[in-house]
Amino acid sequence: MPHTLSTALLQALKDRGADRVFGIPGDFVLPFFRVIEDSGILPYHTLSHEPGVGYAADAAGRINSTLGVAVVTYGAGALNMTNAVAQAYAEKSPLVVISGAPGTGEGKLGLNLHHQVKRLDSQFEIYRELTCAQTVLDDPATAPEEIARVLDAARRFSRPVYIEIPRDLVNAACAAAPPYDPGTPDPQAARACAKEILGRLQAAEAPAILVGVEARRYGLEDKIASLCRKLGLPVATSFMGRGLLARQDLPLLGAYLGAAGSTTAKRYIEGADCLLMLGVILSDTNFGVSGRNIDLRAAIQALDRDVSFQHHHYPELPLEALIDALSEIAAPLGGTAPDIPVPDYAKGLPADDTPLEPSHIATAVNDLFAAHGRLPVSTDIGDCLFTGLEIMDTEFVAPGYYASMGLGVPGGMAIAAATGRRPVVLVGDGAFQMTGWELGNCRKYGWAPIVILFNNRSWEMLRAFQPGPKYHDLEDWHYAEIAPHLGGCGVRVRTCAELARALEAAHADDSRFHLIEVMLEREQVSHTLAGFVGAMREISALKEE
Ligand code: TPW
Ligand code: MG
Repeated sequence: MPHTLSTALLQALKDRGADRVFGIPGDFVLPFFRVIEDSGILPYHTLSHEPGVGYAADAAGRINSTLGVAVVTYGAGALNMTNAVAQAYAEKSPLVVISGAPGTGEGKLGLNLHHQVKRLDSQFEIYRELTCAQTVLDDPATAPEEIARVLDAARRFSRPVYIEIPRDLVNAACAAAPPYDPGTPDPQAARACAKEILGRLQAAEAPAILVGVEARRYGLEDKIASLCRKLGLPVATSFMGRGLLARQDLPLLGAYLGAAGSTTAKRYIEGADCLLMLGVILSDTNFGVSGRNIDLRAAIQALDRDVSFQHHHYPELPLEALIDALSEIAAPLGGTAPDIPVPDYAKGLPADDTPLEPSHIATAVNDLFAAHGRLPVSTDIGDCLFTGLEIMDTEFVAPGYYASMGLGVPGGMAIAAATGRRPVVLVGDGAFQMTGWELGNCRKYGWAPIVILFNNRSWEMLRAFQPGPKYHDLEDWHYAEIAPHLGGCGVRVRTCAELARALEAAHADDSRFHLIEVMLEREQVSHTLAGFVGAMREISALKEE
């Protein structure tokens, strides 16, 4: 393969850990797609709609703690993907957006080009707002440094980046990009910071640790688990961090969700007089339901390569450097290690014709995992996300903060692609209407997700927040019947026994996707969503007082 601008980019992606590409071609990106296929540097998967491409690439990056890569065409393709990239930005997922673009001379002809908005660089300007670094590779001489600068920013900051390739330069001769430069944090600052933090934890009466998504984004779960074991402190994950540390040998309090979640997590996290927050995004979904119960001023926050507590501030201190420095000096904090009660996830679905309610789905999945081992889970937003909190700890991919509908199905497909494992997908009927069609792409790649569709004929989560109006009602589209036409197997279930049987059958057949359409009544939600809505109402009532 000759050394060209496009092979330099693909190789630089691979060198930085990217393991695959998702995309949809278009004429501005056809030359680059040709190189993707011919060079074989990274495997690629094409889907049907750019939002699905964005969600899949994001999820593939998340599950493997690496860069996700989405390749789209100029204008219609790239602009179609903006919401998925916005979600990746908000949730700190390092998604690399590669867009084809008009050739370097094409704009000079005085014609407007198809897919162009106001100006040729309108798309670049839009993406500037959605990404942490951007470049147009319009000069093969500077391209290697530009590729490295932008991809390194994606890894360091764990945010999306944007790369545009003019279509006439795809095959221009180009040197290889320099290797990944992680930056060199100041070891003395890391040590000083770690010493201060340890001192505070030692002086506290009830310290605790809250772990957030950066732990996975930076691939630090092993290190954090070992630090937590050394310190012997109670550990919970944030709501968004649900599923973190699931594979670690560590007693976990579960996910912290204020009044709406596990009561033990609430007790330890809200009761902490020194809360060490490792990579936790300060969002309303992570903390909104805690009301005034967490004193963030007494917390130590390590986030976005910064560590801060009270008036102390250590800039440019990446989470990994802090964890390493803490681990070097960590010792059990005498006397504080409590006997941590492990959360109890419901098991034992009644094997009878009890009509299904949302929380039964969690029980059924727990039974499946208990019998056959845990599978990774991809969930959409809707009651399925909250029902997911009632499922035992496992790896989760979910839009827990930005909360866009649409990630569930393509996210599950990406987990299958990126890990070779079978995922369970949890998705509502409303979200399925957005990206469910992507399932038609499973057959060509041999992916076999087990999709559990919550069919309540409703945008039920919205109804839970605002009961009354008719516009929350959806029609019954008989989703299970669509499955065979998309290359999968579909079944509609109404009772507990039917669901258990359908899950066993799906588990036994990994040759195609399975769509289990669970029929639910309108105005029924999981225990966790009911608790969440109740807690939100209480907080807004408090605010109005
Ligand atoms: C892209 C707003 C949040 S939850 C929801 C909507 C419309 C209803 C979801 O319905 P579904 O699940 O999937 O049937 P359930 O359990 O509530 O019945 N557009 C986008 N994202 C969001 N979040 C919305 C609208 C929303
Ligand atoms: Mg619904």
